[in-house]
Amino acid sequence: MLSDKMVDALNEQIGMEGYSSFSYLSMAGWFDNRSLKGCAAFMYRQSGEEHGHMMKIFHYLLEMNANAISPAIQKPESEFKDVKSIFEESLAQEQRVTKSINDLVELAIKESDHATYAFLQWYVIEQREEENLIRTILDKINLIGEGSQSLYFIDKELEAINKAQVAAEQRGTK
Ligand code: OFO
Repeated sequence: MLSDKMVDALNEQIGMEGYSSFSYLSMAGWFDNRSLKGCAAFMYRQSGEEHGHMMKIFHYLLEMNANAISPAIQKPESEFKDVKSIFEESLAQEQRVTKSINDLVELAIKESDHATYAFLQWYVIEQREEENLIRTILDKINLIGEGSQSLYFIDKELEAINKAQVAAEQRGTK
């Protein structure tokens, strides 16, 4: 049985994953409006993934006979300075999520809640992978440079990264 504190903390995490999903959707829209289709496809997929992360916790709570609460989501930013600032914001969001997952793991350890501890290990790995992915994208943006000519190449790069992510998902290695 989950403690009330753990149920509240997991419900908060549902809200955080939901916010990530909507935030990435907003970023996808910004890219799509500017015909940066590779970047948009990447963010639409990320948004869908985050929705999946949210639902995984939702179902875990129900499986553990606890209340799963559909969250109120704060409206995400919809105006952005440029492509790089979007990926910087995405990295910052992932870092906030990582901290929150780590706090949940700490709570599970403190409460000797082995079921939740085991459940959260998937998120620990996912966060490591996500942060690494976004950092790699920022490195590539820095390498390519950000002039208007560069946007075409950044978009192509994102298209390739997105395709690799989709292929990994289909192989079940993501
Ligand atoms: Fe679910 O926040 Fe990252 O992946």
